[in-house]
Amino acid sequence: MPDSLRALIFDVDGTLADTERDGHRVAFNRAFDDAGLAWRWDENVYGHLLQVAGGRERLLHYMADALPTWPLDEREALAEQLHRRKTSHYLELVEQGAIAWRPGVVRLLEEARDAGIALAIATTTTRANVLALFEHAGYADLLEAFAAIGTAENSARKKPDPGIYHHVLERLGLPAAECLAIEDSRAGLLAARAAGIPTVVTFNDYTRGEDFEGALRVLPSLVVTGEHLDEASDAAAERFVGLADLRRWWAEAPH
Ligand code: XBP
Ligand code: MG
Repeated sequence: MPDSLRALIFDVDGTLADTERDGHRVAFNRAFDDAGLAWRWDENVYGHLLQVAGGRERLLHYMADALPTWPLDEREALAEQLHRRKTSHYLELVEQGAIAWRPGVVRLLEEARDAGIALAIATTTTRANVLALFEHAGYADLLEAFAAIGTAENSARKKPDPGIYHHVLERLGLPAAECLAIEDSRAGLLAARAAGIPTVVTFNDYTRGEDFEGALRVLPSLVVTGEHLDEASDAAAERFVGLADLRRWWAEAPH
């Protein structure tokens, strides 16, 4: 068993921040509007579409039903164009402050950074989206502390494929067993686990109820009541999940 936890690898969408319902979903709809398309993804439809990771891939999946007679290359060209518009709408939404960071995330990032634990990102979203998320929340300096930032541009295959985690492990120069991933979805959990990384899940409204078999812990967020922690504390009292909790859970992982 490795002697210590060396790196935390964070997913972005749904883990660092609630980006999907009020961010990506709204941006897709604005791109459809711009293109004169009557497509609208409501919260419920979008919840189903989230099974497909990656915005371009999600569009292509939807277009297979919406435009069944179109040749694939034409669908791909439209998906590309819509996705570019969608990214620019998303960046605008981030700038306007439409996206909320999840509780306890920044506190944990700062604690880990100050403790000398390497920080990394493994996401299927576009790089510009990640930079904007940190910058517009005033966390640009925190992002500079990250040793590796793996985004859509770094892996052709999206989660649950482990490609992006392999990329990040290589950049970190660490074995999977010395890292811990934090994810919000089954696809993310499968990707991290397929790369051999012990994983904690913080689910959200879109991923609640997914099968998280294989996770070290499954939590509603990084601010939890005593019942989610291994201590005989007041079960109703809330507290932040900190590095000591992660280290303890990580040590329990079969190495
Ligand atoms: C979540 C995704 C992304 C976003 C949209 O990725 O699947 O596709 O929904 O972003 P993760 P793009 O949870 O791994 O961060 O349109 O830029 O793909
Ligand atoms: Mg996610």
